[in-house]
Amino acid sequence: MSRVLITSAIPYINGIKHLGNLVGSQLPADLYARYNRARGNEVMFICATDEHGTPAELAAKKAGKPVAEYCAEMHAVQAEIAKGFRLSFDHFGRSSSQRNHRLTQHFAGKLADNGFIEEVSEKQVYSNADGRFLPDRYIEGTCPNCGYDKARGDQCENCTKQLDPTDLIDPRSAISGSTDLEVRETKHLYLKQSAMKDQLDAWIGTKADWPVLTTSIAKKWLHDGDGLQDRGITRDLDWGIPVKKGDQDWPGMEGKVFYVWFDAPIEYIAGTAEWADANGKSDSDWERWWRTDKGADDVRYVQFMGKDNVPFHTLGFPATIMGSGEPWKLVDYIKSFNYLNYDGGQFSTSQGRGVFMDQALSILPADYWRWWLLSHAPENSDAEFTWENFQASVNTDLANVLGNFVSRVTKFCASKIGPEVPTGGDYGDAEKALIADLAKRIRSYEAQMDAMEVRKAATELRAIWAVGNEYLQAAAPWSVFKTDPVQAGAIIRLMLNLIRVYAVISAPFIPDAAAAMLAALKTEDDSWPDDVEGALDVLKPGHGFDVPDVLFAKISDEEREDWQKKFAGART
Ligand code: B3M
Ligand code: ZN
Repeated sequence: MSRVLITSAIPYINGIKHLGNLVGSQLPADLYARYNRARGNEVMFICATDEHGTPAELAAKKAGKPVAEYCAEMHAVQAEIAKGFRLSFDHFGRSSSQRNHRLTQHFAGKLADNGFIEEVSEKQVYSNADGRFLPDRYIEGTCPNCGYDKARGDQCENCTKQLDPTDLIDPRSAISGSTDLEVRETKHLYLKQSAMKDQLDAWIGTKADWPVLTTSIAKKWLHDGDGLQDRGITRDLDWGIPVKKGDQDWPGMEGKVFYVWFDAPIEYIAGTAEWADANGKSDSDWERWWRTDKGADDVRYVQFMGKDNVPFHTLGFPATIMGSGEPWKLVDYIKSFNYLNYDGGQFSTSQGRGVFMDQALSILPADYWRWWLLSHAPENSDAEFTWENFQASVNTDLANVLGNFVSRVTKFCASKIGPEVPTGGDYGDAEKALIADLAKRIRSYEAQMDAMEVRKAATELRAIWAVGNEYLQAAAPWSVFKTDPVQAGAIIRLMLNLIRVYAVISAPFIPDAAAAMLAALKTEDDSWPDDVEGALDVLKPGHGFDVPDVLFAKISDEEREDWQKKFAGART
């Protein structure tokens, strides 16, 4: 048994996430967490809401609510939707927690002690119309790198370049739209990432097994242009973690807060501490996941995120950890994703374009979405959601192949032989060949899952379902039954056991259907088929079962067209 720490990028609090966000971090992280638990590993799976910074303040303002109240409400909403998608977090924390306040201030103090923080008097954009400084997303303009005209002050959504508000061409206030801006002096803390460049470079250099998407982005930031820049880690905002040096005040930093991207990754650690607090555990229970001096040496730490979050996780957060000089766990593997597009354009939170998580669950159960999203995960390139493709995948893979298999086997047995696993008969060459083929394919499925090759794993799983279907079609127990009912029973016994194996190995993708399959088989034995032949002999002759309700309903053309229309406009 090994120990696996899994974190998903923590979604911003500013509204319900769309399916593109889901497939880029939380959902594949959940797949991996469920798979590792099923394999008997000890898993700690942490996510949270990212509650600070301009996104939170702007969204609260739009909702007409005090920001603390807005965040508390939206956290509850996001937690509920995560449950709806069956995201199996051990804890879904909040970056605004007291744990995160203390840890963030602790890290800043250590970084300062070790000489990695610089106090800089800098010029910031001040809006005369709004009467305030305009950090990050409070300012919009044209990206100096790619020319995109809606770039934000912290990052260009189009080309992913990290920006400073003063970099923008034709800047305007995101609050009022005013262009009556001026540059004023204010003091801020900078994290001296440049001083850690060699250390970061050497560390990234050891990660030859990481996805190219991850390392290429990291290397670009290390080597392109001026190389790794020092990064401002404080802001002139009201909402956030007050700037302190450990538990001491920081002279000159009164009224300022840490930058959201400084405290957000620290929430991975704080979220694990929140898990301990929420479950009556002690500090050592969470520290054994994070402190290499307290048992985290043997932990494998995997992070999941969209490509726009990679620079902060390959450079910013590791710089925080390395610079602390303390034995905190560094990430072992970063699985990153490209973008999922929606029907010929981009999913967009700000423009309300696409299908959002709550809307998705209002039309179909989680498994339908989980299967499509994971089997089309944007791994090697951007992917595209279309309603036609969604309908085809659901109808073919889930309804025709898996659902139909389960229903044919259980219905035939219940009506012709009886509602119990049949007795007698022997397995011949065809059955032995099937078992051998399944064993080979299940090993290959495990290899893809271990490697976090999400699409390839889905392809292998689909093939495993198809192999059972093809065998059933060829073996035709309904014909055999007419001349040799005992032999037909042997075929069905194997197939009922195969349904259990399907349930176990499919559960990471489609947990509800898997649970319904096990319930129909009246078994709680969800042990992984390490020995496939043995696993196909778990349900013994005489073991009772039920015919389950239809596992997956087909999507009709009318439904598809309906949804296509319904989701064509912007969400209001
Ligand atoms: N909240 C960005 C995002 O949701 C940001 C991720 C933080 S991970 C520490 O895409
Ligand atoms: Zn750009």
